[in-house]
Amino acid sequence: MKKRTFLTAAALSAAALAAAPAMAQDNTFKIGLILPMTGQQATTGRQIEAAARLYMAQNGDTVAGKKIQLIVKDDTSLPDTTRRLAQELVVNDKVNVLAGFGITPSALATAPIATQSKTPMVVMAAATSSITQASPYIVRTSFTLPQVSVALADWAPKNGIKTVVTLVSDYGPGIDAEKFFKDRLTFNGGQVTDALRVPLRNPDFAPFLQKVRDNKPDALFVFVPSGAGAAVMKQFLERGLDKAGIRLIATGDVTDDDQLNDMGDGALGVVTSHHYSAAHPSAMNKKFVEAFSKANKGLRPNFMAVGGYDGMRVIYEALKTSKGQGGGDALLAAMKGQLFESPRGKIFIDAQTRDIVQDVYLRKVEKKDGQLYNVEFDVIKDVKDPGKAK
Ligand code: VNL
Repeated sequence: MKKRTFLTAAALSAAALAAAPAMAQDNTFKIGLILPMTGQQATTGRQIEAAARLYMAQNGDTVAGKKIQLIVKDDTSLPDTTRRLAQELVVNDKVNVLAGFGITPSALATAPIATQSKTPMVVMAAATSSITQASPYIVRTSFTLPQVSVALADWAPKNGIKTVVTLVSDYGPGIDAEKFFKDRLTFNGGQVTDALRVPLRNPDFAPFLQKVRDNKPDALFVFVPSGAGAAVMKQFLERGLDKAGIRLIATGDVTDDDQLNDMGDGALGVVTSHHYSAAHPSAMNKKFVEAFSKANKGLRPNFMAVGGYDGMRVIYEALKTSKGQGGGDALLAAMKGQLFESPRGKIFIDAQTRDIVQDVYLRKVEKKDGQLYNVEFDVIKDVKDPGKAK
């Protein structure tokens, strides 16, 4: 018997992946959007899908003579499922672009599929620094945790915060946030007195917050992924950490616009750093928030929605520039270097790193028209991912 008969399933699927793009030939342009639509990260999927649909409604569904088809798949944020769905989308549906990716493990699980099939992969949510290095076909429109954490570590010591306990979700983005916050705070003369990590799945914050209370730092710095912020806020207040004189500071994932308005007045005054606030005072953002809310029963867009909206812009413009010719490589080339105004402000896809360069804002939770918002009070312009500088 010949050796080829013993091709493993993996080798077979690699062959199928490599052959897939050559066969994609008709007048539709397919975007495979893989998101957590159910489970713990469902709000991320809901926000990104809504934003992608809004972009299409506003910009039409025909680009460079091709009909855009959005294929949404629910990976329930399980990376094995993400990988299987990506494989099916590339081999069976012959998608031209893979997009979405709610959490880091899902993005990392898909990276080899993007590479083997030469399919551009637009990461709209996941935010661990190293993701863009996992495949030369990855382009990111979300943010990175180092990018936003450093700004807060510069702000804190100038505002009476010298000792900090960090509390992060125990996986890629949390570890990035912990490291980059700590290094910069230490550089600035502050001190991280304890570094706590909570599990990503079904976290119980109570025992960790008790430790923070006993430690009595000037502030608690938190990163948890979108969707988990309200639980942290509730426990922080219930355990009386605010009354014990401990300030809460965080990345904007915690005061997430998807949940913020339901967190109650206990959230007032919390300072965070991030790249998007629904209260960002630009004409473009006002229009975006209004249109998004109108199309989604009053839902407020969060930073995930903006990552999805801008990701669609990157795909549409790349298709226009490459005129639908030249496959994944031409599309990827036309994604690199895009510079445009987003609802968050001006953004840039760095051609070298394929990562996003953007302004980072310091914000404080305030009440405006009876609703809670992250109100921007300072900005650091054109921030590259500090995670790439090493
Ligand atoms: C990630 C980072 C996910 C930040 C998030 O929410 C987030 C990630 C779902 O890289 O997994 O807010």
